[in-house]
Amino acid sequence: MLTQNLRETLLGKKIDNANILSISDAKLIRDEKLRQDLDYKIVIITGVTGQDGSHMVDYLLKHTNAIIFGGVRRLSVYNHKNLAHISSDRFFLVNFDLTDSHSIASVIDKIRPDYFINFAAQSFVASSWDFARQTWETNCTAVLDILEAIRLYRPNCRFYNAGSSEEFGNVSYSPQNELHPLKPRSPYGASKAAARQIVKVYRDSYNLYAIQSWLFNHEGTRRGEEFVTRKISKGVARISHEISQGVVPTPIELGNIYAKRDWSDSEDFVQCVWMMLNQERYRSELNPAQYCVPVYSPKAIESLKEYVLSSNETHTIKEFIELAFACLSIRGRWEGTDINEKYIDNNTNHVLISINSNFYRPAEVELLLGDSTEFRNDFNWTPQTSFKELVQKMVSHDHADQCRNFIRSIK
Ligand code: NAP
Ligand code: G4F
Repeated sequence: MLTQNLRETLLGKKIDNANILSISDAKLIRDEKLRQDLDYKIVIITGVTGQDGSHMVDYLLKHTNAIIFGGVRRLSVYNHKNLAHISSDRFFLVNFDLTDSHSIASVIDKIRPDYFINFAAQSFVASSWDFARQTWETNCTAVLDILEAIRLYRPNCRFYNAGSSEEFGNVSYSPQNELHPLKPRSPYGASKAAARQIVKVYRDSYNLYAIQSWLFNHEGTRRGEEFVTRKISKGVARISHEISQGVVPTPIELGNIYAKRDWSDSEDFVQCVWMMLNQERYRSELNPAQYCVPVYSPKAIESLKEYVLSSNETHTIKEFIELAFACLSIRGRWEGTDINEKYIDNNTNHVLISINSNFYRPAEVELLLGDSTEFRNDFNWTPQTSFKELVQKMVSHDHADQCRNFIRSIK
């Protein structure tokens, strides 16, 4: 823990989650001597209001002594729900917008981070057709801006960009590993594939510790509500409540329920991201001395690897639905085909799921199945949460939330 005195010397005034640390207040953290003496690392994490960014903050606060700056953009409505539980004098918010190259350069210049973890993105594939340019600028152009600022102001900063299994798109073979070709099917997938290329170009050209993994789908209780798993877990909680109150439930409307995804727990993956950013601590063939330097050598950088992270299982949306309802003891049967297919409650005969073609996409990734053997072997890692446990965790959380809201509403 930083003492009050030290923190004030080092970081300027204390802020809380409602306030943003001004860059001028952070100027003292540029004192390299003090930083070395104290032996702490400074980490910038973008996307901290989202799922992965907020879990990454939790992970680093728990497992390291790092000082963390969470990048947040200004929105008209306060959206820091995923950060509300954090109370630490090692966590600060800083104004940061990926679509503003000045903001990116200014933050990196002033804070001079040791690590930059970029979880911010326009991450919703379905919207990427509606906002193709914004998706491109947020997910790809901004990555170039970050790399350029790191090159100029902090070349030994380690950079991680969250790549995606969507880059594999229309897959050529299963399971997909690091050698699978990039065949994106959406503006989102294309933006991540392009970001991957520029990360590699900067890594090779300037010897930056800059990497991008392929993350297969990962979920949890902080997952955005428009993604299919959370839409289902929240819908199941609502329907269970409606049935218990004797109300005819409104079905959950979905699109392609035959798509297959490889789902993991976000909390498992943030640990892996930190491991990838510190490869020399885990991969015995690397020489740690080569990574404790102000400037990395070509040899050190060439030895870095980029990895697939996945559960190595695939399930249809239908399987997720069946399991989610079963968690609350609701069993159903499928009837009808195509747009008329429905999931019917065996007990009440109410329709639980129906299809709405508005949720079909212009181009679909039908199957994702990862092969994360390389990462598992190199880092001696296995995931903590199974598919079944993940579904249970999400449904239990949303069910408890539903019950709490109901109790509040009748008080
Ligand atoms: P998420 O919950 O949607 O979070 C996205 C974050 O990005 C939010 O904090 C959002 O801030 C921020 N953001 C968006 N536009 C921004 C901008 N212009 N400037 C600054 N911040 C901006 O996403 P996630 O599921 O945590 O995913 C994290 C990363 O992993 C993303 O890059 C995603 O593409 C990638 N990924 C995710 C998965 C997955 O299954 N979850 C799989 C593969 C790759 P606001 O709250 O202000 O909107
Ligand atoms: O939950 P989804 O929206 O996730 P998607 O498209 O797989 O993308 C997620 O995973 C990617 C990694 O592969 C990330 F890069 C990306 O940032 C994001 O986190 O949709 C999953 C599947 C799709 O096949 C979709 O067509 O579910 C299908 N689906 C069916 N009905 C639906 C719905 N998806 C959504 N969001 N809403 C539906 O009503």
